[in-house]
Amino acid sequence: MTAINLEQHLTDNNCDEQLKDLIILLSRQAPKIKSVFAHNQDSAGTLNTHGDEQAELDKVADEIIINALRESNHVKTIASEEQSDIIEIITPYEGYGITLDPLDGSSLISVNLSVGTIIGIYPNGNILQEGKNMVASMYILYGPLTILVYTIKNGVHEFVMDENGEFTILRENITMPQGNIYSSGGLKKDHKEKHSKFIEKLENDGHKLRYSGSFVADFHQILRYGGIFSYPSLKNNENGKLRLLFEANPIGFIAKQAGGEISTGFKDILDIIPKSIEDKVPLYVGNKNKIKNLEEHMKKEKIDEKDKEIIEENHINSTNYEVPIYESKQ
Ligand code: P6P
Repeated sequence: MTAINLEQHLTDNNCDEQLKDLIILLSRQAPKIKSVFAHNQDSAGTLNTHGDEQAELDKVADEIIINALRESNHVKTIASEEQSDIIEIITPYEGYGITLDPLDGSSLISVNLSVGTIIGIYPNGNILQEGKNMVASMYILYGPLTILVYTIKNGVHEFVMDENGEFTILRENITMPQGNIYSSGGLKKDHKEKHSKFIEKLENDGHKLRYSGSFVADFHQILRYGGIFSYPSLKNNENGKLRLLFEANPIGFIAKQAGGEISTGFKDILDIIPKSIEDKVPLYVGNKNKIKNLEEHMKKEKIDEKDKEIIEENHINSTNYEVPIYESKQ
């Protein structure tokens, strides 16, 4: 029996025709992006709006996907990590809003590690709304295999690309097991005491560190094997490093559809109303029980010295004090 391809799977799951066309169109950019890996390995010598150095590949992948979306007639707005402003497209009808990280972890290509494309799809062309309002989310992971993971709120499904650029089913209805791996981003010296103590607990409970520097690759391991990924609030960077729109929301949407959770350490990230496309957020994503344990830990653990100053200065009720995201303490 021939393996079901992505288009058939979307049809079998009663996916809206426009949305199906859009997901298929996005999947067709994967072989084009993969084909340029070998010859675009240098830095572009420019910075993106987040101040990150752009690899040539970031710009090439960005251009490939945005050009395809412009021709699709299904897209009203595009926010890309590699673009400074939201791209507005005149469409004959409403059209979707797209958030795009064209090549997350691109600096790893020159050392042949896995990198990914992360895409969030919003209704009514509005990408500045809570992540929980997405209609679909997907990522493409360029590793030993090129795989595509998607959800249209019908569970989480994984496909593998063949030599013709066709995606066929690999795993259906993926659920996140308990697992015993963890990832922890940022420098240890910049970790706040609460986070360090949480990591210590994980290690004492037998969790093994798995961290590649590519969020998509590290998350995919958590999706399949369980565990928890973190890029926390740091002493020198209140909101951590990862972007709310381009990384946290689309990955968190998939995590939840697989029975997992995503949290700032205090609240569900998919409930956050973005203030701008630049927003960053402290991030923990993984197995539901581990996220629950984390949030209990963060609420009861004694507060960091710096937080204590803030509480005293502002007479905040310390029992439910939450690290303010979007407001730097500096
Ligand atoms: P660090 C890649 O630049 C990225 O945005 C994520 O893919 C990854 O999880 C993180 O940053 C790695 O950051 O500080 O370990 O280099």
